[in-house]
Amino acid sequence: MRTRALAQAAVPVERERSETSAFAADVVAGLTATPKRLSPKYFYDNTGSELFERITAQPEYYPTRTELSILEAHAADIARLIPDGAALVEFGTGATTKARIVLKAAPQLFAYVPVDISGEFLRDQVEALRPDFPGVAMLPVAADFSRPFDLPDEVRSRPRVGFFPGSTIGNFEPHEASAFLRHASRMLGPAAKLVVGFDLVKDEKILHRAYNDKQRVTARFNLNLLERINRELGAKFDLSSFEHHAFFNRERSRIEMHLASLKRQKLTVCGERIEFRAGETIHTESSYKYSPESFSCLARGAGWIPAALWTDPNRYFAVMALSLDPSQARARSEAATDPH
Ligand code: AVJ
Repeated sequence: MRTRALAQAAVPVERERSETSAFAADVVAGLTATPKRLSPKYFYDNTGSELFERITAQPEYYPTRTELSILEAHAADIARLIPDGAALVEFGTGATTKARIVLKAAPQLFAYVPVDISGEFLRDQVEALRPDFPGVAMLPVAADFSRPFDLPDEVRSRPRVGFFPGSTIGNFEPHEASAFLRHASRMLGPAAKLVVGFDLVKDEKILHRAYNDKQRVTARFNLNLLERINRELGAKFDLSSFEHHAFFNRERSRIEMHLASLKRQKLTVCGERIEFRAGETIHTESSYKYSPESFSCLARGAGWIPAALWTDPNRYFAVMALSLDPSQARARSEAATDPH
């Protein structure tokens, strides 16, 4: 174990260097594009991961709390989908609060494989988890899960169950979400299951409030992206000349977050000249809202079969179990006749 940990310690340095240049390349490409855009995956440096955790504690931000209540209520149902000796592969982990619920309910698990782009945050989370689940192999992978990555050798011969909570899938454009679901099925193998959380379409006012909290934590989370570019790429964004915008785009069924320039301005980022018109925005995030039907369609299109659907009494959020094997998708009709 110890030798292995040491052997792995050499890897992150190389990885971090290549992640930094990927970040620089994406930032330059996004800021020179029309309209300007940045990928939401870059929100999650250490500060951003912490700010996101604070968002989840805001009274207006219902998704995390609601999903946790769904997972608590249906932990036993989820555990039943997990074969003996399986590995639970979590995509885009962040905090491990949700995984804890599954780990507790499914002692038959052999390993937990959290995959996250924020390596440092991930290491801290796993260290905190280890003593509580001594029987489960903890195999964190620091990687960008939206691109193909290697699973640890230890789980190659194991049945694998994917876990993708948090409506992170809502950050993808629908065609990217479909590509992700296909890539997940290849990675998880022929008998795989995938448990995925997504946010539901609802009253626009509730959606609007969730992304415009009174404490302005979401605004700081959004602006941290510019701070990160300043910190890591030596740019000189003046944060007081940008404003957080978040609104529901009904036609596309998504919350959009933008950073709007309050004035005309120019600056240099990685040697590239970037100009802003007054009012011009950088599109920093889309958060798609689905219905159970629209999400089922997306999943089927990517080769998965909806096997179960769980929601909260308000129908704010949904957790769906997907299966690749038609004979195991017995709960198909259950999904259509959800008791809520
Ligand atoms: C982590 C993608 C689920 O879309 O609600 C929260 C991120 N952005 N507030 C979301 C987020 C602004 C969040 N996800």
